[in-house]
Amino acid sequence: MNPRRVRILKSAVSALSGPVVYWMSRDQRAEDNWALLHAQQQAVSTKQPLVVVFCLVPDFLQATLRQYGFMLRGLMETFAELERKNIAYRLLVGQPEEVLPGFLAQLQASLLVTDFDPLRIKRQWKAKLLARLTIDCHEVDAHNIVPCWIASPKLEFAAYTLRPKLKKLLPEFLEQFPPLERHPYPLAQVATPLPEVETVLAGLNIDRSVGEVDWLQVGAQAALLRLHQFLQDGLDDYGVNSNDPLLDRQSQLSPYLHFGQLSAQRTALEVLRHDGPVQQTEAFLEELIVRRELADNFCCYNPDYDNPAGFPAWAQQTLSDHLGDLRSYSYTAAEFEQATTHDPIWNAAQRQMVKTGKMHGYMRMYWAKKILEWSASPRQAMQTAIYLNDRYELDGRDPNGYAGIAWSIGGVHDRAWSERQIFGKIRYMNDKGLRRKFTIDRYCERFAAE
Ligand code: FAD
Ligand code: FO1
Repeated sequence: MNPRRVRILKSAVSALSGPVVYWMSRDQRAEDNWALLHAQQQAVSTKQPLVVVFCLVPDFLQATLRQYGFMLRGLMETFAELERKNIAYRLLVGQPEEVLPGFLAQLQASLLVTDFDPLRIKRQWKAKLLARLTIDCHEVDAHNIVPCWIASPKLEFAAYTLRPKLKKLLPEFLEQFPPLERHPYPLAQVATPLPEVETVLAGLNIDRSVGEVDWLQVGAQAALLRLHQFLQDGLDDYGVNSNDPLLDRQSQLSPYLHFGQLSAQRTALEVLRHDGPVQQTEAFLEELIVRRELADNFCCYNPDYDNPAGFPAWAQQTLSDHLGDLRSYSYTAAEFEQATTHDPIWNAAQRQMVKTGKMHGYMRMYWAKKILEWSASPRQAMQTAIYLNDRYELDGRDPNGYAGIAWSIGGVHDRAWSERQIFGKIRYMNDKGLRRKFTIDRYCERFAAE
């Protein structure tokens, strides 16, 4: 495995000999997982058992039953797969820095492997844990094809500045995965029975007012099935019809990618193996690789990825120049949430997100830009957009979301456009564009108020 995917976070003095532990968080799958493969390599070379641990917290960035259900059902499938490979698993409930040190000590673990995640909450978890850790700790980017810190050591301005750097590195990193081997060294302790999802959910103090969705199957197997369905019947008109909110021709892979039930690298390898039409393949890989890894770059190197201080200077300037402009409409977060604005198109997009947990990608741009136009300030608009996005989207609480909202409201990864009221030089979108391109009234009918 390419050693450049691994970063040493801590090399302690005591070279203990004991099990290797992979603290699974972002990449919740058994196959195609570089962090797990690295952990197994370390465990085999020291003839030690391999243990996967997941720390379940009840207050992860306003997540609701919708997201916890999707995540936990997928995680149980992964645990069952690990058991089949003679790899022990543990589900701990509580803050990682509180529950992990005791767990590692009780196991007499020799090494902790963790997966990479640029979000602030994950950095905080890791900083607190590392302060208490007395063993080695390695971090592996199992989410990006090109590890985030290899792709670029700094904040990138836009897709066009990151794209050539990725293109140069893809031949080295867009490689086949080795299979996860059956682990030769079993853990002495008795295996814990597979946790029952309903019991775990019932014991969690989470917001249950946003229910689970039933239109897509959960888990790594379902994710691969969905990928192959998309290759058969969706890739050929990707980038053409996939923008049409009525046709719903996107891949629908984002919930699986967000929870790490599917690897983006596996997705890219299968897309290339499928050998479909060039233009559509390129359009899809541009989103899957460049835009997605650009979002991780944004969250990794911009500490203000979720507030207006993270906007480029030109955007902050132009938005403050227009802070006093008259807002012909101004809604509170609650009015937005209830989809009671004057705009039937915006309301339909909001209802699609509330109902299905996945707003169409094209509509997300319009949806966020109108929140900017109809909020008292860009700061309030950003708060409303992040709140609603992370509360209702299955793929929410993701670098793609923070980057997507910052692009829409604050010109991140975009350029200045002709100046106008409220937006200043931030790219404007209105319903005329939607009406010209799509039969948008049908979209409004489909997601009309029930
Ligand atoms: P497809 O079009 O099939 O794309 C395949 C994959 O490519 C996606 O799963 C995603 O990993 C990647 N991708 C596609 N578009 C983008 C993009 N613009 N930026 C980064 N990666 C992209 N994406 C999320 O994963 N979570 C979010 O919370 C989220 N919030 C967004 C909010 C706004 C305001 C905007 C403008 C975009 C947001 N996006 C978010 C990005 C994009 O809309 C979704 O990734 C996409 O709609 C997911 O559906 P799909 O997998 O069917 O997409
Ligand atoms: N990661 C964890 O390690 N523990 C959790 O309890 C947890 C809950 C959770 C809920 C909703 C959600 O969207 C993500 C959640 N994640 C959790 C993190 C997730 O796996 C991803 O790592 C990040 O959200 C994306 O960077």
